[in-house]
Amino acid sequence: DIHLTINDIPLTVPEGTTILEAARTINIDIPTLCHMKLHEMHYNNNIASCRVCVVEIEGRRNLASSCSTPVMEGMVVKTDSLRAIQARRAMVELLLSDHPKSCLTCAKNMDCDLRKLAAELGVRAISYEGVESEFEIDQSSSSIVRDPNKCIRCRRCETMCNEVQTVGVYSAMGRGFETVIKTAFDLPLSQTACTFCGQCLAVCPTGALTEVDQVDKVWKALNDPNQFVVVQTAPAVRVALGEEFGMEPGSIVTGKMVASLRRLGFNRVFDTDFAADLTIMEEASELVHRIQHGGRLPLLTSCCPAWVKFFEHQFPDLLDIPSTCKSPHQMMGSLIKSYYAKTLGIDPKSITVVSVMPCVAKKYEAARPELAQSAETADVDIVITTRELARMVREASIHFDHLKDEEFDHPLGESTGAAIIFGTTGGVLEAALRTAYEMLTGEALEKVEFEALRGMNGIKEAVIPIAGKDYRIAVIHGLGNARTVLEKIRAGESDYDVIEIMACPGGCIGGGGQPYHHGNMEILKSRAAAIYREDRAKPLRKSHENLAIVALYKDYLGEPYGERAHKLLHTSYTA
Ligand code: HC0
Ligand code: SF4
Repeated sequence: DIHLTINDIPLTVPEGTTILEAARTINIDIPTLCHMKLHEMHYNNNIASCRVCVVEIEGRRNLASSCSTPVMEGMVVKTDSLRAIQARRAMVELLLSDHPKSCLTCAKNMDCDLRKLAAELGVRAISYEGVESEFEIDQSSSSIVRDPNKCIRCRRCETMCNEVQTVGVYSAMGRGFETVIKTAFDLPLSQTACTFCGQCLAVCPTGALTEVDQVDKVWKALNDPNQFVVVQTAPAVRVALGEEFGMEPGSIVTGKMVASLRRLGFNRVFDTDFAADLTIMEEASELVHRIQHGGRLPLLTSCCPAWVKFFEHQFPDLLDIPSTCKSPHQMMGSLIKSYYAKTLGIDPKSITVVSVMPCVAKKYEAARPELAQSAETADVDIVITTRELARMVREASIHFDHLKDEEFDHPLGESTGAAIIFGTTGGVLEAALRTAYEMLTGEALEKVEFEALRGMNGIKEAVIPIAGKDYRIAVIHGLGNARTVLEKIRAGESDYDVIEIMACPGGCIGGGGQPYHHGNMEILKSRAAAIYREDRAKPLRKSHENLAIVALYKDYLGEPYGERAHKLLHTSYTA
């Protein structure tokens, strides 16, 4: 152990701790714009490029970056000396000297770490004047906008994309203050291998990376008297949306969310959870079909669009192993434009389906031509993120925290506990097992919790005996972890039967469209805990017990994995 003092407070920390980490143990949060370290996910952006975390160390002439300097025995550190504060201010001024001054209108203004830090440090003028760089804004994709003019070269996006996701879209060119973060050959994002997972924008401290804003498109539909506007909400939205209104991470706001959507004017408020139950019926049937007919294993889940794009790009030789199930919100869109349109007697072209998702890749997914209900109308017309919904609520001046709880509309609002857990890593497989077990054994499953599939480890494995056979299961989150396992499958070295893969660390609760978590793992854990609380509170916890699903098959779809189900609920992949 190492003994030192920080601002005259003595403390003892393990060897190898940095000054930044040591200070946090005594509630001193030294600011930083680039540092980012999540132990559980094994990622670490530690390049000390922003230099706003500088501190004074007794006996040293130069200020030191606290994020990259390990503590030493007897060290005397001052984090709040005038010199340290002035140096921080100077660094922020320098960054601002080459930054657009459009804070009033910037999409990130409420969440920008640079703007916040300038305010906290009392920066009142920018003493440096220079030529501002001018780069083109990349609006080529349906998910992400890249404005390199607002980039402060912290390299967090690069770490996320290259090390955690192993997609390798970004690289830094040039040196020092001249550095620019670019895509290879400066190509627009839509022409790279980008999966639109949004993890780069989830950690970007400024407005350099943001989602494609669809809010006005939703307002337009809501104000069009000829459109019947139906909204659906993803499992993970309800455990994070409250954070946008100052509530504690892990608050469950399902009822308030539904109430706010009605206030905004949606004609029906449906639940993607209904479609998650439906996905389980289809996916468990597909798994059982493959098991009983000698089909190819492992079966890979296919509900995460960033993961789908990743395997299409990187593993085009394995396109026959992912499940053919559309993702739940696409299944829902497809049903609304067919079954529900018929029920209402409305032309599907007069229905607008809006999905509220924790994800930016869902924007790209909804635009995929394979996922159109017909040539004239898509399954899902507009996708907005959790953050965009929060903005609409603010634009409409709704007091979110004062709303009374309301219920989803019937019948596409009914769901079980198996559906809600889709929102966190491990949940899709746990839900599938609850149903596949009963399909394969014909017996009731007593203990519905599969603890081995829970938690934040990047690759979780379990062997689960069902009807006298051992099934090898894996749950993976983060695309780098997915690559490791996919390479084993390609080499014929894997004996898994079924694998769940989600692109984002934590699963959908950590999606690129969620309220910014600023690298705080505890926030993701609180959201996951809320998901499991919601599951426990549901009277029904197995998808096949959802009575609205049973009725839907009986009245409209026919058999699970049958002909009509195939037409409406399954898709195909392209290399
Ligand atoms: Fe998810 Fe989904 S669970 S991908 O993680 O499968 O985005 O929340 O909506 O579609 O249901 C995201 C979350 C969804 C879908 C569902 C799946
Ligand atoms: Fe990389 Fe994901 Fe960002 Fe695309 S969205 S650049 S894959 S981190």
